[in-house]
Amino acid sequence: MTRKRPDGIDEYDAPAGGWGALKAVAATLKQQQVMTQGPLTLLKANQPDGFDCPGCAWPDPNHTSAFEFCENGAKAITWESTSKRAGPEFFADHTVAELWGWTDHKLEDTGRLTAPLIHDPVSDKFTAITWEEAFARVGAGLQRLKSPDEAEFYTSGRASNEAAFMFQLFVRAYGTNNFPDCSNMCHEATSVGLPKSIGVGKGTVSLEDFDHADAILSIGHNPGTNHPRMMTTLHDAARRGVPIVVFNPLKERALERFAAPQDPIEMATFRSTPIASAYHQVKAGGDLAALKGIMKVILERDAASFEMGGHGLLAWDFIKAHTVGFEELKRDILGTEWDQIYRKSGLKKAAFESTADVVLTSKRLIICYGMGVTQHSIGTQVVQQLANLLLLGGHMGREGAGICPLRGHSNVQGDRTVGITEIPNAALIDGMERAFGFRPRQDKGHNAVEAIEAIIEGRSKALVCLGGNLAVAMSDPEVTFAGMRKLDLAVHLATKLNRSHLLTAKTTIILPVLGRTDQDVQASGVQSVTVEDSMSMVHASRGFLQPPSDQLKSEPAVIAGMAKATLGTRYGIDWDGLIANYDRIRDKIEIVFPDFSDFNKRVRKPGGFRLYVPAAFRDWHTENGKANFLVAGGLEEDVRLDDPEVLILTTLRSHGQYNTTVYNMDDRYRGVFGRRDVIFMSEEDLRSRGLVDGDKIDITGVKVGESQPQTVAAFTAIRYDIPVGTIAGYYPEMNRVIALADLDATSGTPAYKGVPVKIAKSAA
Ligand SMILES: Nc1nc2c(c(=O)[nH]1)N[C@H]1C(S)=C(S)[C@@H](COP(=O)(O)OP(=O)(O)OC[C@H]3O[C@@H](n4cnc5c(=O)[nH]c(N)nc54)[C@H](O)[C@@H]3O)O[C@H]1N2
Ligand SMILES: Nc1nc2c(c(=O)[nH]1)N[C@H]1C(S)=C(S)[C@@H](COP(=O)(O)OP(=O)(O)OC[C@H]3O[C@@H](n4cnc5c(=O)[nH]c(N)nc54)[C@H](O)[C@@H]3O)O[C@H]1N2
Ligand SMILES: [Mo]
Repeated sequence: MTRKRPDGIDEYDAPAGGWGALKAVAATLKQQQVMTQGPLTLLKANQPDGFDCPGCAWPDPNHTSAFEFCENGAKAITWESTSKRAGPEFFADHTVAELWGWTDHKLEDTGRLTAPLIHDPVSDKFTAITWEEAFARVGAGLQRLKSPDEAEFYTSGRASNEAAFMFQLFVRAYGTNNFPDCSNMCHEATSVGLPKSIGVGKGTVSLEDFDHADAILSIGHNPGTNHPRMMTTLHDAARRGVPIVVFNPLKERALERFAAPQDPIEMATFRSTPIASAYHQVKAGGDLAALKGIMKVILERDAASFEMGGHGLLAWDFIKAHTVGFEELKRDILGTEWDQIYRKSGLKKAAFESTADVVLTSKRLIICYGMGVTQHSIGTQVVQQLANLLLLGGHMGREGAGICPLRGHSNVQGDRTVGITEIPNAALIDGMERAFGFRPRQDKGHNAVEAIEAIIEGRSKALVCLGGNLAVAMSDPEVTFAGMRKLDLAVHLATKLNRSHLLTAKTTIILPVLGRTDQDVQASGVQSVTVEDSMSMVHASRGFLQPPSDQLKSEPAVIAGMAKATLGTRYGIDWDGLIANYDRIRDKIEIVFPDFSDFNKRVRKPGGFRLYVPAAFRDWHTENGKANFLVAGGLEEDVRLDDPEVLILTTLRSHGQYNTTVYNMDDRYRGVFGRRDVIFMSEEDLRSRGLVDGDKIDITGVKVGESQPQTVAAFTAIRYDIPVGTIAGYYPEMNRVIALADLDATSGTPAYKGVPVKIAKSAA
C-alpha cells in the first residue's frame, strides 16, 4: 500500500518536453497578459533578424529558419515583455518596509519598471526622479569616495557586449578593478581551471561537434530545465545511438526521457526517447572521486595492455606530442584507494568500469557539465580532472570532441570576453591604452564574494549593479543583507524590481533599462547589440517591441550618463558619440580585443562569427605551450563531515525559476507543485533520523570559518530518489544556511552545491 504523499508532491511519470511543455507556455502567456505582442515575440527569438533569447547561453543552430521551441525561453521572454508595469504610482502606494514582506515572485511580478526612482528615507518610498538628477546623484556619490576602490561594480550576465564594454570603460577610467560579476558565482572554476589545463577558460566544442560525437558524458547539469534547447541536440544524439552517460545525484527527468516538441511523430504518438544510456547517482561533491575512479580503470587497463605486449589504450601520440604531466597524474590516480573512491562518490566499481568502456571505445568524446561541478570547494580541481579525462584520449582539437561547460546567462561569456574581470591581464590593459589613450590599473580588484566582504566590513561604500539580484544570489543573506544596508550609495540598472533594490543605502537609485526584446533607438537609428554564446559564437541581437515606457534608456546609454556625470571630460572619451551609434562601441572593442577584427562587418552576417578558441586547434596558450595533466589533491575527508550527523545539501533551480526570478511555484519534472519549501531526502536518511515523508524539519548550516550558522525552519522533508548523505533544496531559499566563507579557494566560487548541514524535526 502506498502512503499518501505530502501536499503538492506527486510522482511525475511523463517524459520531459512534449505536450506538458506546450501547455506550460500557454499558461505563461496568459499569466503575463501578453496575448498581443507575446506570441509574436516568441517567433523572433534566436532568429537571424531577431533578438537573442535572454534565457540561456546555448547556441542557435546555423541558419535558423524554424522557430526553436523552448518552454523556459518562452518564460524568460514573456516575463520581460509582460504588459504589467511598476511605475511611480505603484511605488507611491507601498513603503519599502511593506514590499520587503512580499515574496521574490510577487516583487518581480509587479512588472516592468518605467521611470528612474530614488528612495526617500522619510516616507520610506521610492519616488520618481529625472535622469539628469539621477546621474548627478550617482556622479556626486562616486566622486565623494576617498578612493575608487571603495566602490563595487557588479555585472549580471544578461548585459550585452556593448553594455559590458562601456561599463568596464567607465569603471577603469574611474580607477578601480572591483568587478564582481555573476560569473564569480557560476563558472569561475572553469575560467580559472581550464586556462591552466588547456590555455583557454571556455568550452572548445561547437554545436556541429555534437553531430559527430560518438559518446557524451553529462555531469552536474540539468538541461531539461536550464538549457532546454540542448535537449534537441541530446535527443538527436540519443537517436543516433550515441551513449550518453550521466553523473548526477538526482534522476533528472529530461536526462532520462524526452519528447521533442519539434518532433511531430513523438508529439502525435505521445512517445519519447530515452536520453541517458547509463545514469550514475553520484553523491553531491563526489565527482572528484568518480573521475578518479574512471581514470583508475582506464590507466589500469592501459598498463595491462602494455604488459600483454600491446600498444596501450590511450592516445599515446597525442599525449607525447601535446601534453605534460602524465606521469604525475598516473601516480596520483593509481595511488588513490578504491575504498576512498567508493565512499566519496557513493558509486560501485561497475559504474567506473562501464564508463571506462564508453570512454575507451569513443573516438569523439564530449564532456558537458554545469553547476554540479563548479559550485564546490574543489570545483576548479574537478574541472581540471574533466580536462584530464579528455586529454587521455586526445579528445581536444578533434571534430566531435572536446569540453562543453554549459554557461549560465545568455551573455555571461561575452561579458568576460569584453573586459568584465577583476584580474585584467596585460593584453587588456594595453588594448585599453591603444583604444582610449589612458593606461588603466592592472592590480587585482574584488570578485563577488570579496566585494560582499568589503561591503560588510565597511571598506566599500558604494555599489553599482548592471542588472542582477546580487544580495539574493549570494550566500548567507543574514550578513550580506546587513552589509548592503550600510552602504552610502546603491545604484541598480534593472528591468524589474527585486529584493536587492529594497536593501536601501543612504542613497538608493533604481534606473530602468530596456530589455533584450525592446527596440533600442539612438541618434543614428535603431541599434543592435551583440552577445557570445556558450560556444564562442558572437552574433547580433535586435529588439523590436515598443518599450514599456518612453522614459527607459538602454544600458549603454545609462552607463554613458553615469560616466559623464562622474568623470566629466576625463581622458576625452566621447560618451555621446559612442551611444549615438553602437558601431562605434564595436570599433573600440575591436581595437582592444584583436580577435574581434572586422567586428561590424562580420557580425552583420546572419549567425555571426566564432571567436578563436586556441585549444580547439591544439594551440595551447598555457605557460609551457602544452596541454597539462593536473593533479587534484587527495580525497581526504572534509573535517566538517567527520560528524555523522552532517548531511551535504545541494541547492537547485526549479523548473519554474530563472535564478532569483521565480516565475511560478512548480517544479514539474521533479513532481513538486505550488510550493518551494521542500527538502529532497533519501528514504534511508529519513528512516535513520526517525522521519517520514512529509515531516517538517529545520536545516542548520555548519560553522565554516567565522560564520554564525543560520537555520531555515519548518521545511517539508520529501522522500526522493537521491543518494544517502545528500539532500537537496531550492536556491535562493536555502542560501540562508550557506556560509559566505564556504567557497572554492582557487576560484572564489561559492560552494552552493556542497553545503554541510544538520537537520532536526521541527518543534512546532
Ligand atoms: N530556466 C532556467 N534556465 C537557466 C537558469 C535558470 O535558473 N532557469 N539559470 C541559468 C544560469 S545562470 C546557469 S549557471 C545555468 C545553470 O544550469 P545547471 O548547471 O543545470 O544548474 P542547477 O539547477 O544549479 O543544476 C545543477 C544540476 O547539478 C546536479 N548536481 C547537484 N550537485 C551535484 C554534484 O555534486 N555533482 C553532480 N554531478 N551533479 C550535481 C543537480 O541535481 C542538477 O541536476 O542555467 C542557466 N539557465
Ligand atoms: N544557492 C545557490 N546560489 C546561487 C546559485 C546556485 O546554484 N545555488 N547560482 C549562482 C549563479 S550560477 C548565478 S549566475 C547567480 C545569479 O545572480 P544574478 O545574475 O545576480 O541574478 P538573476 O536572478 O539572474 O538577476 C535577476 C534580475 O536581473 C534583472 N534583469 C533581468 N533582465 C535584465 C536586463 O536585461 N538588464 C538589466 N539591467 N537587468 C535585468 C531583473 O531586475 C531581475 O530581478 O546566482 C548564484 N547563486
Ligand atoms: Mo549562472
